[in-house]
Amino acid sequence: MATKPPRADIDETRVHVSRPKRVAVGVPAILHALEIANEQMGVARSVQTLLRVNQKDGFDCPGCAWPEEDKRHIAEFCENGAKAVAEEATLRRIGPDFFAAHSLGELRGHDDWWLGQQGRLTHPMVLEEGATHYRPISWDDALALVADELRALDDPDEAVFYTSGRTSNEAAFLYQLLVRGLGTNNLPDCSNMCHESSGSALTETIGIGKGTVSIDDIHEADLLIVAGQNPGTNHPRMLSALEKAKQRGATIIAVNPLPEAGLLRFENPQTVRGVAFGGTKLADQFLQIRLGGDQALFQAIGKHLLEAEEADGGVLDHEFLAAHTSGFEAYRQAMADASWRDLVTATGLPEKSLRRVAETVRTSKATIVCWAMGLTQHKHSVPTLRDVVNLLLLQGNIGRAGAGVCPVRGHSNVQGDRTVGIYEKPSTAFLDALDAEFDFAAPREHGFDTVGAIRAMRDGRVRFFMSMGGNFVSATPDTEVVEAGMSRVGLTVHVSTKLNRSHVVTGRRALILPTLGRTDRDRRGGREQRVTVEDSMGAVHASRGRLAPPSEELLSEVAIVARLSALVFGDGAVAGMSSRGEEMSRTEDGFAASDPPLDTSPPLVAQDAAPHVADATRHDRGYPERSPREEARTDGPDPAGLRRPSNVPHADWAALEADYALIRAHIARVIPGFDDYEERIDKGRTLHLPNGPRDARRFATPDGKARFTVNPLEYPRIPRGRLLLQTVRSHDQYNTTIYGKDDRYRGIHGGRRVVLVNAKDIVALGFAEDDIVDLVSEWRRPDGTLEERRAEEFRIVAYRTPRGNAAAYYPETNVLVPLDSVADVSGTPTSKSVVVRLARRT
Ligand SMILES: Nc1nc2c(c(=O)[nH]1)N[C@H]1C(S)=C(S)[C@@H](COP(=O)(O)OP(=O)(O)OC[C@H]3O[C@@H](n4cnc5c(=O)[nH]c(N)nc54)[C@H](O)[C@@H]3O)O[C@H]1N2
Ligand SMILES: Nc1nc2c(c(=O)[nH]1)N[C@H]1C(S)=C(S)[C@@H](COP(=O)(O)OP(=O)(O)OC[C@H]3O[C@@H](n4cnc5c(=O)[nH]c(N)nc54)[C@H](O)[C@@H]3O)O[C@H]1N2
Ligand SMILES: [Mo]
Repeated sequence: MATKPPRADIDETRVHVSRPKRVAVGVPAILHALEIANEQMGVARSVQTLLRVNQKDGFDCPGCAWPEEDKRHIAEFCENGAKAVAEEATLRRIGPDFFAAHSLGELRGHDDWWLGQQGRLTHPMVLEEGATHYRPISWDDALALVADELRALDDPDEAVFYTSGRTSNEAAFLYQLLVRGLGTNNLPDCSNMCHESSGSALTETIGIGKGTVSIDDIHEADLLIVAGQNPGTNHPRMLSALEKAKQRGATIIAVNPLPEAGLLRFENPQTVRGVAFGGTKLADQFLQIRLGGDQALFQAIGKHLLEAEEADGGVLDHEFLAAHTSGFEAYRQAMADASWRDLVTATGLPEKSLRRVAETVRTSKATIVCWAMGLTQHKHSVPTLRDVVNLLLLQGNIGRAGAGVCPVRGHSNVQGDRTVGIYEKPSTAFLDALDAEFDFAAPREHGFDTVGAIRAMRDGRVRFFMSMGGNFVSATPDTEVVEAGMSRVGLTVHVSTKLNRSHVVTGRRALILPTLGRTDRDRRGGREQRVTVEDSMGAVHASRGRLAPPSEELLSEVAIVARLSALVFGDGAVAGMSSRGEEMSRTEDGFAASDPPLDTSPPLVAQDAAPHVADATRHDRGYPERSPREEARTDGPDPAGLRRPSNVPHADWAALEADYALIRAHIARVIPGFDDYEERIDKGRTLHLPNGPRDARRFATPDGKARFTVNPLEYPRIPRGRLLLQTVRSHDQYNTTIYGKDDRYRGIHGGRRVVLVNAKDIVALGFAEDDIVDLVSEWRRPDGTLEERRAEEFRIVAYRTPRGNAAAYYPETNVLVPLDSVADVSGTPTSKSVVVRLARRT
């Protein structure tokens, strides 16, 4: 039942184009943010809320994952953070009345902008098979429905559990425990589409899948290379850090096919200088690289450094190379063999420019490379990032002040979610610790990543899909395949704050479970709870919302997962607890009162009808049915008369729901680096997770060294008459959440269905500016057959992008991204590298 993505809500006939901005942020940005905030929240709530963003006793901005500095400003937010907050803290509500008034068919006709604008979800809603409307359902019935569906699976691998990166550490940790308790590692997340390539390349080469710099390092760097990133829009607070570095004398090099405003000049609204004097010029050099040319760029710089070393010496950090790295000689040889001609072709930059940047790198005393999606969403992203590491290793730029790798993460807790176990390929060490803590045996077999999950849905192998936040249908590649696959799923369950397309393109039955966001007060167990998040630099801190939740009906993500776990696993046979019902009644916020009677929902694995869910399947795969500690315990009927569930995680779910500190205590025992978790996040304190390369030049690779790698040069070849399309974010969106129709810095106003093309290409391809065309992607399958995908009605805009390269907005262009077009090793969809032709509309 693939439906055509709607686009009636934004009137595309009114798009107009002005000159792109050369300066980012400044006063207009803040005024624009306040306008949106006032519209959604009113003036008083706006001020009250925005002043708490990223403050020590406030909430973590749900925008990006850029860290806060230790000394906070009064207003520690940016334009786009303010928009993210306004979107969540809006006073608009949609409850049962809304769903009674709008049929599914009607909702499907709206785009994500319209759906998101309707307001916060207030009630659990269910869509029965064949129904035209969602109807309200109680939490008990909703969770029982989920538990029943899980029970009915033949194999836990028929279930998929997606996570978006806003989920707190506490909720994410419980969620992965639930999933592993069920017996699967099917935990795809947004990271699979985002920084997976960074994680893959960094783990292989330096032994940790994270960046190695702190915010102080950014300030202290001598040279910052910002490649494949648009911080003016997506990480605006990073501009303040770059400005600070700049004032201390740092050089900044921007590497991007597009001249993005924020990288070129920045007006800091926090300072008089920013407001009155036209801001700071940020980038000293702007390299307008071809899409996918970055591997060549980093090889070119490496080659130049090695040549300079050969000629004059004094370039490489020999001590570091000898003590901490392996594989140098092979890399040196590979760079000696690399041809300048290829490097020039791939980058589209003359050798002179490449050598000029390389000279800047040569003379830098401490270099940081920052990157985001421009480097991670290509077929050869992992080799590209390995070559970034190679370059930094040459001069010992890892593990010292002002130097290192800085993958700038997207979602505000995407890094934390990984840290606490949201991962389809968990390490054995993590699983062993989890087993020991919860007295069960987690499955060892790897699960589906995002693309793997879609393939399984397409092939009818997924019967249950649950999503902890996010908008799977809109965010993933190959929209038509995803929509068709989703419709084959038996039950789809979305834990969400706002309505989105994933709620209207569903499985045969669907549930919407409304939840609290970052800004909402979370009272559980008679007290206010806080949660924790990890920023892009491995710093963990507490976040506490203050606003009255949009409805009394909302449960926190933690509560939803805890209740579901209790339902499917039973009480976990926690020592000293006589029965599940009794324990529940100890909590203070109605857990027991509203809970379904014990005997109607026996623990999942206690049911004879489906013992295979957690037992037989695991046993069939050769895993022990029980952990050794479990084996040692008596296995008789428990006091409540139920058979003691074997091999499910044992935890006091009700207690965890009532006190999140208990979840943190579990995390601290399972995951290294969280010792004294509770104290270290107290009152604005920050817990810095250990980072081997940064802290002690310790590399958790097989040989204990940072590894040079040899990566044959790759870059996209664009067939004649075609363009290579990158799919990007506008200034008015947060991923699939569309705030408005403008992309102010790029000078696009009033519409999103535009394709930015080099003026010469427009003519060469026989079109004119403002022509309306279809974008047709061409994908050659491994067997040689050509597949076409079409996105209709895009307006051509002449733009300063390299010849042969084009850009258009995501998610509208996800229909064009072939499911099988993924990055080698990491499996990330190649969202920045889609071959298209412009097709005249017939
Ligand atoms: N306001 C706002 N903030 C956000 C988000 C949002 O949607 N809105 N999303 C969040 C998320 S989840 C993420 S992952 C980040 C995304 O942050 P970004 O990665 O900055 O986001 P994109 O819009 O995908 O921009 C990619 C940038 O890389 C450039 N680029 C594309 N291909 C190449 C290439 O081959 N080489 C080079 N050198 N450059 C290239 C593009 O021109 C563009 O400037 O932002 C986070 N923050
Ligand atoms: N073509 C193309 N595709 C891409 C990309 C690209 O650059 N190009 N970028 C990729 C990247 S980097 C990413 S990260 C993914 C993003 O993919 P997702 O993370 O799946 O998508 P979002 O749009 O961020 O999800 C927004 C939804 O999250 C829900 N939500 C918001 N806050 C909360 C909360 O606190 N709790 C809960 N439970 N729900 C909440 C709301 O219902 C909202 O509608 O998209 C990827 N897809
Ligand atoms: Mo992302």
